[in-house]
Amino acid sequence: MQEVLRSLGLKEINEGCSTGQNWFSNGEVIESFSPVDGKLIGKIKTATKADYLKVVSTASDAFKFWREIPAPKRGEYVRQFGDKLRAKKAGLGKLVSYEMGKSYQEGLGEVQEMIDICDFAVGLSRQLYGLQLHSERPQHRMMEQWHPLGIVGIISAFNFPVAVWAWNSSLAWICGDVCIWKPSEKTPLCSVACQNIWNEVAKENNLPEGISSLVNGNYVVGQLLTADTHVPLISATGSTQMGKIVGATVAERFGRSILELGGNNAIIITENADLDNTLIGAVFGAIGTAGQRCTTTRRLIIHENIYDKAKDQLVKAYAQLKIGDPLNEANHVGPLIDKDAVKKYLNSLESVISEGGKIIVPGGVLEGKGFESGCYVKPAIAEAKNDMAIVQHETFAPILYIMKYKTLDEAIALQNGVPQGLSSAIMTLNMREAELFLSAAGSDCGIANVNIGTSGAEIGGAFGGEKETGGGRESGSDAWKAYMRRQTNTLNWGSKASLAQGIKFDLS
Ligand code: UN1
Repeated sequence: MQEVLRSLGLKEINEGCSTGQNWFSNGEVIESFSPVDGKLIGKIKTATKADYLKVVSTASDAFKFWREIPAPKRGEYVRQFGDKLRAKKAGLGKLVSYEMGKSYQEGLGEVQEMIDICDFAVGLSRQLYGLQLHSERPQHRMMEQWHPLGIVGIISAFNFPVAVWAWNSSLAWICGDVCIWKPSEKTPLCSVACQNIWNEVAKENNLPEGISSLVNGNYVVGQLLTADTHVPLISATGSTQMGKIVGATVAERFGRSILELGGNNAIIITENADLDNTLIGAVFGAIGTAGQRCTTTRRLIIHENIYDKAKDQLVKAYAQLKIGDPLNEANHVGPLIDKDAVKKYLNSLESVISEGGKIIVPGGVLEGKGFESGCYVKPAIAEAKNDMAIVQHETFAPILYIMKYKTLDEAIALQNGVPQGLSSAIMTLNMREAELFLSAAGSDCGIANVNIGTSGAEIGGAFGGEKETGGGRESGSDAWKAYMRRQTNTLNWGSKASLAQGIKFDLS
């Protein structure tokens, strides 16, 4: 791992703030321990308020430069950034896996998402289309154009320590915005590694400081960013609890926010499902990233006629799961992020029982050789009712709730009957069932899939969800519009001044 850390420019003690080539930080030091083996990976100095103010003023200056660069040229820098990610994919994927605890395959997948969104952004840099409209007045022309917003504040969570930043930053860059990234305190080294990669691009192209900045620290730094009127857009990923505070703070100052918060995702398994296919999507959805994705499958809503068979297959599949070092590719499930997360997992299992749920695959914390970090837990399955308080709540751990249904309308009502609205899926080979699920009377989520699990969304689509998930959209499709401001222009090229709505106004 030492070799990997060195190749990504990480040291024993790292500065936590950067505007480019400049690194500084005068706040307290935080330590990053790996949930894989409990060892200290490195230390990071955090930002003080003065450090933060320095970052914002550098970013404000950089914006004046960056907004003048033609968008396709900005795309060219993003292309170079993507190429560097390709070259460093294995190392960065390994660091993601070691610092966050997800499997190496998933760590690589995360870096692949960064590469993909860079490619997407490069193409988009030539497609920031506005509209040409017909004016109601003669010899007038109307159009809409899109301008950059300014500084985009990106607050990211530990579970996707690099990809979610890239979804936001690569789009923001080509749109002409500059970024300030406040990463999770639980995965700070990943952020330093990413900033180092951007800094190489900036140095090689003689770009000024401040196009991409990093501020490490706790929620206090997050509050500085969200309350700052110099930052017109905040894109925040994390818990619903955090999003409520961020959303209110940003709205109070008339800023914009993209909120990507909790999920409580379900798969409906109908009588007409291909069960083998279903199993892969459901099990990966439930235990991938040890249940710590906002898109994790938390509920299975199964038709009563196939309930026992599907339950049986699930229990068998769970018995085969290998838990252990995520860098060992033979393992399916790695650790939770920290002991706090383990506590929450155990409390949730207790609540399942006290609220009347029935555990069918028991959980528990693993101990002994290989599990010294104390963060490894067994994925659990419980039969539960949808309206139980614990089922309505997102526990960031591998606990799967299963329940029965009779009619598809009832299943859809169960699927929608939670406060969150991120991802959803139906497993069926019946076209009418699939189309009903995708219709306006179907899933109320931002993502609705057929014969695919709830997690593992591709970057080409807009990513985000409704209700307590926050309503924001990131990544593909036309999500870029949130990173720009729209301007409507009306231009008179004739020799007469004429007013709209036929108003007569004569000065002679
Ligand atoms: C998240 O969990 O915050 O769909 C993001 C997925 C990933 C992104 C998840 N592409 O699972």
